[in-house]
Amino acid sequence: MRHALRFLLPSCACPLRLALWVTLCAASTGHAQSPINVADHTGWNPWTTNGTTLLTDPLGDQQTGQGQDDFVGDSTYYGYAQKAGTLNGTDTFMFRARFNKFDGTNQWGGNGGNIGVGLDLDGNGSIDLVMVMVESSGNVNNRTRTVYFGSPGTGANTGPSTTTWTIDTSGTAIKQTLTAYNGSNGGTASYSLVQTTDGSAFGGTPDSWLTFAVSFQTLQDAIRKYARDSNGNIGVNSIFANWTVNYTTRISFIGYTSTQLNALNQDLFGTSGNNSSTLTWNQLGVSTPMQDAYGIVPEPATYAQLGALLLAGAFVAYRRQRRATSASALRSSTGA
Ligand SMILES: [Ca+2]
Ligand SMILES: [Ca+2]
Ligand SMILES: [Ca+2]
Repeated sequence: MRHALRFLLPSCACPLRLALWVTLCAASTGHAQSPINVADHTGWNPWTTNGTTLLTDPLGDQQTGQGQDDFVGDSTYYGYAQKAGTLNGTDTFMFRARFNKFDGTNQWGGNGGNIGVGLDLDGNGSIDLVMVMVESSGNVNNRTRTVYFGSPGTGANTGPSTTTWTIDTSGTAIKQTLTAYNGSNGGTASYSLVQTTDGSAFGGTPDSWLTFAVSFQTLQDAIRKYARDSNGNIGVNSIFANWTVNYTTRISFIGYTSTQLNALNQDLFGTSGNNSSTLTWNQLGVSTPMQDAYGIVPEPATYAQLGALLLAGAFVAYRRQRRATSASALRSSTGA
């Protein structure tokens, strides 16, 4: 979009033109399909409840005693964020969560763990697909990380007490094996665990940022295979059978951590406790709005504003042209 708007680049000191350029750049921020990197500390779009209010999570509310898996976040330090772009040339989603305890770059969960997201693809409040990043257990130097997917059960899937799922880790599972960041492979790494660099220290202890990536293609394959629609169908009979994932695909998310692959038993992001609440995700205020791959909630007003600004830009250009023509005509008539 910026490329198309280059005609508005301030080549002169015209304040209006400069203001237009700045405004349009702001309006298009985050929409460039530029390279992304798990080591990026800028350009993240924090999860919100409504497009503007940050989702937050309390310290110390995870249920199994492992601070490494305890989401933290407040109005100053976002808790969960996402971005999208090209990673090693492939269109990719990246997710980042902040946790209370940093124990070194090799060890996230106490002894391995799961960070998952529930996806509501059709915006009706029910989780249609579950995606989970699994860190293997054992020696911290030999751990592997893999993104797996699973189908929700046949229940309502609209809240903690009505949502079940089964993650597919079989030999034919759709998955993405992650490459850990080692400090110098940012161009290809798809997982990182680092101490936060923005000054957060919840509970007076170092916090971590866990970042993981999944390609559009992998997510699309998973949706087509595993997502359950509102008629209860999965796969070829589902409304998601031909679903496509691109930068404008809108999805609502919930986030959680768990020591169990097929359950939510640690921290439900965005609320205190409530891992088995009978309230819905919406009632608990833990689900994001339907947002694009960048994590931005498209605002119709932005486009109306953009249209008005383009019109204003065209008017300025027209006036300048008129002034130039008049001056030229005046020079001709006076023989200048
Ligand atoms: Ca927490
Ligand atoms: Ca901390
Ligand atoms: Ca749904």
